[in-house]
Amino acid sequence: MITARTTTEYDVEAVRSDFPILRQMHSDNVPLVYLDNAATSQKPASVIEAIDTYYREYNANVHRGIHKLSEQATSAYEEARLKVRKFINAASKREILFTRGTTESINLVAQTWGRANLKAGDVVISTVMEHHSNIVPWQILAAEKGFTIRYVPVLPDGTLDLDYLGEVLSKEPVKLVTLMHVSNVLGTINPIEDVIAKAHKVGALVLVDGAQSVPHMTIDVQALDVDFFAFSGHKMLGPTGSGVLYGKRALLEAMPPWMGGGDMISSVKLTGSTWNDLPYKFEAGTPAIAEAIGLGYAIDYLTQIGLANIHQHERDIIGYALDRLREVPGLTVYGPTADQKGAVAAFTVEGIHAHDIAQLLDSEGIAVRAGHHCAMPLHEHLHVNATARASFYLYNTPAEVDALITALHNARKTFQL
Ligand code: C6P
Repeated sequence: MITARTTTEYDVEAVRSDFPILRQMHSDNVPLVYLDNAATSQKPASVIEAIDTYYREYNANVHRGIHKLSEQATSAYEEARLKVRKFINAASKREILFTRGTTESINLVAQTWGRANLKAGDVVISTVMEHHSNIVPWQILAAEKGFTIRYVPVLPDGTLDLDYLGEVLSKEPVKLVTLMHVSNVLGTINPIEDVIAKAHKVGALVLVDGAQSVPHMTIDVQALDVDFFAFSGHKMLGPTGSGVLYGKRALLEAMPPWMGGGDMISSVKLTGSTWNDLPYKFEAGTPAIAEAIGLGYAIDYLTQIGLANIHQHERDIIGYALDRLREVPGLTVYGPTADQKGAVAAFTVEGIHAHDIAQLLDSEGIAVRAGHHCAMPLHEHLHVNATARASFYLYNTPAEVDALITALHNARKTFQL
């Protein structure tokens, strides 16, 4: 059940008032209930205003001009990098690369570190629960380089088969373990500390896809000793087109650049070029300036509310949601129990296709996602084509969970179940 903490110490109504979109009504007397936060989060006014201010007051390119506007833009852009560094406790701002999101961050590692270091005979370990963005880049590279990808299976309780992982690590020449921190479907919180320690013992590097963890829990990349950590700004109250790749400095220094162009060079001659220092070596072309600045403001907002408070609020909400979802006849929730799960509930209802569920919920103002959530191998493992998914964040309330449950009962009635 929901604890007192949610209603007293954590002022969810005050949080909600910071998000203009949440004031929207779906129709007369029917409020918008936004439960698609794993796809993208809503944005607080402070982030929207920061982007607006950049374009209204100091729009200019960064690292190029010596005029006042360019200096202002450069300083705001680099300030955002410092905020990211502090947020995940990286040792240096040189380890923070701005990208367009998790997908680009993972592709960057595959196309630079992977292209330079992986060859036929090597093994990369991924998992069956990965988002396509942590499967396909490795498959593309494996087709060219000839290395093998092993996928850690998912156990019936929705957790990873760590015995399998241990076995492959001990018997095969593993160069990289690449896995998600929190599943966008099952909600499973993977024991990445344990995985990193085991991988490092055999000399393998670890890339963590933090798309669904960074928005929701405190991350300390130095304490984790993780080699690469990828995440997206738009799932953590920031703008779309903002993202980060953290990499240990020595690794990034040794990696060749990926995209070539402006800002990533030190000198260019027709006979060849040399590269700029970190992090610019990996930021070719005009970056997403407004987006990075917006991400910095999102980090300010999350920090002000407190990741620990947000995490606890979400634990309360998902616990309550899982209790209440059990009341709906024929409903199956996939993934582990609330104590091992992020604020994500993917489910099916016997007799109703997931897309129909999403459509019926939408008709009552409740936004959820339906489909394979870019995790087709996981859905194949679950033996379902599609699931409906409710995903929660810092502004969701128990009353919104109640609205979801009522709408699910109504959906069953519509289908005469
Ligand atoms: N998942 C979802 O609805 P991008 O698109 O690059 O910002 O993030 C990709 C990504 C990578 N890893 C995980 C675990 C993710 O959840 C996502 C994005 C969204 O589940 C959109 S498919």
